[in-house]
Amino acid sequence: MEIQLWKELLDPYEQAVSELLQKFHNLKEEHRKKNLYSPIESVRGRVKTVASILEKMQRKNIPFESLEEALEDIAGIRIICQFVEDIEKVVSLIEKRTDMEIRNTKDYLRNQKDSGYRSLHLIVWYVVQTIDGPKRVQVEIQIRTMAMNFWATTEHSLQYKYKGEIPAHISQQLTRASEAIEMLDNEMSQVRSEIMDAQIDSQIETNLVKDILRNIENLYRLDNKREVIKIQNEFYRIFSMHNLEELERFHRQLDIIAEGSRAQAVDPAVNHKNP
Ligand code: 0O2
Repeated sequence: MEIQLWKELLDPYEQAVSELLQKFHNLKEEHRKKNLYSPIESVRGRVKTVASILEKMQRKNIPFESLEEALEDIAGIRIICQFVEDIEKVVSLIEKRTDMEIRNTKDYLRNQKDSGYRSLHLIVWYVVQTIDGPKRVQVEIQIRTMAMNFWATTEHSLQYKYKGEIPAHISQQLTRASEAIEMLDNEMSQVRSEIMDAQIDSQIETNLVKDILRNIENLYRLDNKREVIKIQNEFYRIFSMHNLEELERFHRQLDIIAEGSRAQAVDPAVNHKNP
């Protein structure tokens, strides 16, 4: 038997996980920059440890030669959503992409596992570019809510502690906890639109404040400093009103002032043309 080169085998999977983490992070950022609600709350990723791969190979009787075909989760990405409804939205985002191809879907939301495990798994093909050329690898993308993730993480630790033989009374508690998680997710769905609106407003406010402060700083460099301090004080007054419309109005006005100030800095004659 030849020596098994684990590092060589796992390197493309490390690359896939690192690239996909960045790509899903970018998707979240794109929503934020456009003041849109992001169905992605957070993303994590990992490459399965050699110990875990060996355990699965032995349990499922998988020979080394067919390891990459048979083990779909050597590379794993976990996308955490706030609400159950977001899971389908994440699937749609993935379906639209040309850099991942969905090979298989395991719907443990509709078909919950006996353990009480709930999650949606997509097995996707993803191509990494290596010095030997492109290599297509499988990646398992687990999509679940924060509540489902809380349950799965806890249960996973217990599986590890009891080596897969969780005592019956703990199993029953886990089943009840899983039912409670499902109810919690359903309850949260009822207030989803309220929470989404609140988060979008908070995002809009964050972006407005960032823009306003940038404009104030630029004006301070160019304009009458005393006037700019007055503008800053006005901003603090409006901010303390907690009124998004007022903040937007102030932002628009400041934009006009900043535009005029920039034009004057570039061409001092502007002031004479437009007194
Ligand atoms: P890790 O540490 O996450 O890598 P299986 O035979 O169940 O091991 P299969 O059939 O290849 O795996 O795929 P499946 O059922 O979709 O499970 C793959 C992964 O889903 C698991 O990886 C877990 O992360 C998660 N998972 C599946 N079932 C359960 C469950 O009952 N409880 C929890 N907490 N997680 C589950 P690994 O290999 O178990 O581990």
